[in-house]
Amino acid sequence: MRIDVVTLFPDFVRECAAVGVVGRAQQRKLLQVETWNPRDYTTDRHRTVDSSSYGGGPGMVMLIEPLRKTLEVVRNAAPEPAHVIYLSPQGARLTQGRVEALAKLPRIALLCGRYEGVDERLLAHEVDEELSIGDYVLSGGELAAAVIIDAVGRLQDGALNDAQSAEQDSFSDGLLDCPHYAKPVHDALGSVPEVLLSGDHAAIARWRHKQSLGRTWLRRPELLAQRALDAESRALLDEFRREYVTARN
Ligand code: 4FN
Repeated sequence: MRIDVVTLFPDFVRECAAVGVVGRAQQRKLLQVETWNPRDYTTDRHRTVDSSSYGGGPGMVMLIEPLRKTLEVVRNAAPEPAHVIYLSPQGARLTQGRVEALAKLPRIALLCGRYEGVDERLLAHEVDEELSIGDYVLSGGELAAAVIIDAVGRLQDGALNDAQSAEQDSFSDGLLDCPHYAKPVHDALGSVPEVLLSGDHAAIARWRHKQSLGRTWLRRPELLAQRALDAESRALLDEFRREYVTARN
């Protein structure tokens, strides 16, 4: 897969994409990340990419022309059509479901805003989709682009090792993770739950699934509401709830 990023801070985005699983995916040619700076597609002496906002007010707006030229060069840089995404607080929330859909595309382009954002006319004509990583104020879209590159890059075939792929399968059922423990068995901070030392793989799987359901119910109930639980999961969650209520009294 190829990801083109249009940004005034290409070094930052490239460095984010160079580490860990995603950096390795690039080395293995499973993922290609290219950056494009709109400042390089200006024609004036000052390399102007922004201007004050019609209607007044303090903020600056990213100009149409440098972005149009940049996107034209981006589109022509490879034969596959690019699905162009503007990272913005006005976008639909990024979810693992949307990440999985993006990961199947041959090519996406990510447009990062700065200042007050991009002239609306450029968005209307050049952008296919607007996505947001969450509800907080950022100073630019670059971190959102880095989030998409990470989430999508790690899903490319061959990017994860076997252990990570197995873990990936358990995330993708939409539940929170169960608690994890390593050595020592006994510590001043507490002991490892008995079942994890039992060697009973079925009992361990059952305990982990129950913890995942229980923590999701406690901490992110809206995630549970979004999915239908099978009979076994419902039984495990009921068990968790009963134990939870008992432990409180
Ligand atoms: N942010 C809010 C309301 C109004 C403005 C902002 C804001 C960077 C160019 C956009 C922010 C958050 C998630 C991109 C935020 C994201 C951005 C994102 C982002 C500079 C203009 C701006 C109500 C959400 C708090 C600045 C809410 N996901 N404006 O942050 O690009 O992708």
